Amino acid sequence: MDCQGKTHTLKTLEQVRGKLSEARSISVLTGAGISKPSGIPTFRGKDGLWRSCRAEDLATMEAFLRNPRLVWDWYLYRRKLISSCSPNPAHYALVEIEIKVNDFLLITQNVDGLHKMAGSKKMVELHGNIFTSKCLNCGFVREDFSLEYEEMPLCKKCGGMERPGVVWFGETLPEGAMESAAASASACDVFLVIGTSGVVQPAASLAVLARSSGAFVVEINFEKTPLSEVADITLTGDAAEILPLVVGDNL
Ligand code: BV8
Ligand code: ZN
Repeated sequence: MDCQGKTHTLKTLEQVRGKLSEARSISVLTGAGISKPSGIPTFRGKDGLWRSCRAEDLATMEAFLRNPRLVWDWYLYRRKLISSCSPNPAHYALVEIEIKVNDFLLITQNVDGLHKMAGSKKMVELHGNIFTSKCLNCGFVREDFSLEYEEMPLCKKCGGMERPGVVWFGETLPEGAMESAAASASACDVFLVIGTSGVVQPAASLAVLARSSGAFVVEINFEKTPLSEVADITLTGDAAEILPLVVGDNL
């Protein structure tokens, strides 16, 4: 298919379909772009979330300690937005792969929970989940679907101040998350990189690790990214349209 603005041809789609059907193990790295068709703005780019504010202003511990109300309001605003969104065909296509390929891991940078909602089970949320809160004092993490907070939330266990349960810039990833992601990326036959600008580390380094470990790397994005150079094939276009095409019933 070679419609306007798309550079994936039937041939490249067939090639990716073939690689997926032969693969004994498949790993996937997703970013905000996979949730864009569900109505959730991405982080960067013209209509990005960060457009009206820079990551440094909100997604850091310093920003939170300086103004917890502002940072909580930003996360509650995003929780409200996400609560009205549902998974799209790209999320469901990845669930289909997980069901059909025994050795599978979905590694997501997204905190929106849409992969879980779509039914993904074998998954690592590298940057946490927006519908959790964590105590600054004792570290207790709880599921938290609140969309409003009159007062700043306090930990039920120790009374300490709670923060959104996501990974901020300058913070280390959840215990073991990067280890399982790296183990999967370095052992897989096919590594899919979907809807990420490839600028946030160490997540983006997983595609480089996969390639250097011999995986066939496929990138799905509207634009070229720093990861395009490690991709064997780049399918340019909307993941919600492309993924169902390559995951067809041939797996
Ligand atoms: C850390 C949670 C150890 C919060 C987020 C090297 C090594 C280690 C660290 C660093 C390093 N270099 C720099 C660092 C520091 C920093 C970093 O990476 N900075 C960047 C900006 C340069 N990394 C860290 O701080 C990490 N911590 O490494 O700890 C450490 C500690 C101290 C000092 C050193 C090391 C923690 C990073 C985690 C930050 N938290 N999110 C929240 O969500 O509020 S990151 C945030 O960006 C989201 O998780 C998001 O997913 C992620 C990445 O963005 P993308 O998902 O790629 O989204 P983006 O909008 O950028 O792009 C969307 C893409 O989709 C576009 O390309 C678009 O074209 C495409 N698209 C759009 N629609 C579609 C589509 N594609 C297909 N179909 C569509 N329909
Ligand atoms: Zn506590």
